[in-house]
Amino acid sequence: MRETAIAELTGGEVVVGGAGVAGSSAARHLLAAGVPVVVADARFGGEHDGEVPVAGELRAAGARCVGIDDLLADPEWTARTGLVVVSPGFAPAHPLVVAAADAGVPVWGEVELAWQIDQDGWFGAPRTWLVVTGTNGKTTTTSMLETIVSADGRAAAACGNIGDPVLDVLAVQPRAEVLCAELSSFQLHWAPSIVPAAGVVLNVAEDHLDWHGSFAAYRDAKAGALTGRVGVVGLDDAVASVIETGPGTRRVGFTLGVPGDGELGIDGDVLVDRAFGGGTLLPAADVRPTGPSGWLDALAAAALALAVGVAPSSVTAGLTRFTPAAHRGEVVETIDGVEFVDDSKATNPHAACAAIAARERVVLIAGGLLKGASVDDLLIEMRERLAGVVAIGADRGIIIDSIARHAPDVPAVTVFTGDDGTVNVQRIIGGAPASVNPASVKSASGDPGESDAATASAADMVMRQAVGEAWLLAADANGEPGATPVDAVLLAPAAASLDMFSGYGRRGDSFADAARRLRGTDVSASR
Ligand code: UMA
Repeated sequence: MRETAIAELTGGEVVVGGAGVAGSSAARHLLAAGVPVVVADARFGGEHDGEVPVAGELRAAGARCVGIDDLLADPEWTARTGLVVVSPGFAPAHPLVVAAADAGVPVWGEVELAWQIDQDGWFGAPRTWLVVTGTNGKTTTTSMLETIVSADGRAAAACGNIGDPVLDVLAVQPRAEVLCAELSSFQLHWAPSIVPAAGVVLNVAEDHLDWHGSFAAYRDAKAGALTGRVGVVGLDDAVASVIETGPGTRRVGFTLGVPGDGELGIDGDVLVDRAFGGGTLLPAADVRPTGPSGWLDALAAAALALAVGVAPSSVTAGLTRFTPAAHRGEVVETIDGVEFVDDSKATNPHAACAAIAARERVVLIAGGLLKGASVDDLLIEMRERLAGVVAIGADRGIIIDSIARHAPDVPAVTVFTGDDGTVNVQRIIGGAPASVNPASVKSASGDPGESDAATASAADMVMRQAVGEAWLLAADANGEPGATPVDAVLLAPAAASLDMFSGYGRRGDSFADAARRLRGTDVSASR
């Protein structure tokens, strides 16, 4: 790393907001460069101090770790501070951000810090940045892109919102020359200087409105990916197709339809490039994950790679070898021809819609924290494909209300934990709730005598019951003469998981476990 310390540029301490994945990465690299660092986190200083896993390491490395309220109560803190670096979770209205801005102290996100450090050459010559953003499909597109660029023989690394902070990837040896950066709207908001070689906005639908304050602010943050030489946009998405690109940026679109000049798309069941001279890329049937959302992600990844000179044959090779990651449309069990699909990563209604659209007819398990988003459009657009819905989690009532308004013919069930800790089931008939029945967990999870009911969490017990109820709804639907067969029981919650689980991964694991327990179980006994 170059000797220059960022404190010389900023003339003071750097306050890092947040001691999670992003903040601890920023603090580590600044401390390693000799910069005085204060890490401010709501969990420091109070009863949750001991819960911050990296606190000991950061303090040992020389960081001062303080509670945010304690920092803000110090009238001198802005005078000592040259820069505030915030983690993505810090919203623009956060008191730390507001106080810094009022005092004229610059506020950067951890990705802006990484960009500035890269441009400044701390870790050698600047890298090629390819930025992927959008409401849905970011992680799959980013992973596809990394596979394609690697297939071209270049050192590529996926980073950003996908999990590995950009700064950590910059510091790794051997060097990654191409950064495949998945950036959330939060990260783009806090990184206004970024000019990627190429960037994509896949789609833009309601999400994170509580953080951004408005849909327009959320969309504008996403547009930060389109400031480089090439800006790629999803033509089939109402918002992304008309989103603004930077003044000197070449605009390239991708579509499920037949592409025109300057676009990528699908012609005769084959993915084709008519923007960069790549021509025929690969048959749509060879793309994983299967279905329209997988094809769109593949086209977007192909466009970014081709924009920086990757050979079309490497696009073909990379996409052919790509397999999707866990919890993104993974088939975790198949019983009597019905697949149990874990799309726990579908944490908003738009993602859940895409997951449903990839199937003919499903029983959907949904619910959790909707974060202010509406499920009305999902139910209106997808009701023909829904053989039933099982609603779980904190916002299950919103889903049931929406079914009553927009899809009253779709059979629905809610599963929840009662005040006494028992799992309850409520069937909805003709849009109206029937009486609540305490469930025998046996019905969904196998023989309770042999089950681990005593050790499974309440959330796991709800999931087991939910999967059992979904299976019953699938059996009912398949018993209807002439009906399109149900091809999947689909976990696509349209909501965040934190009301019940520690993350979407844990929620998906719980679903997979429940599905595997179902095999050989006579769930009809629960009726
Ligand atoms: N904190 C506060 N006050 C706040 C907000 C957070 O003190 O107002 C503290 C928390 O106590 C905690 C830390 O800050 O100690 C957490 O910071 P954070 O919420 O920014 O999360 P990180 O652990 O730093 O992870 C972040 C991204 N998280 C978010 O955007 C919420 C990770 O994306 C990302 O992988 C990581 O940086 C590395 O870039 C996760 C995510 O959920 C996967 N992203 C959202 C999404 O995909 O929908 C945007």
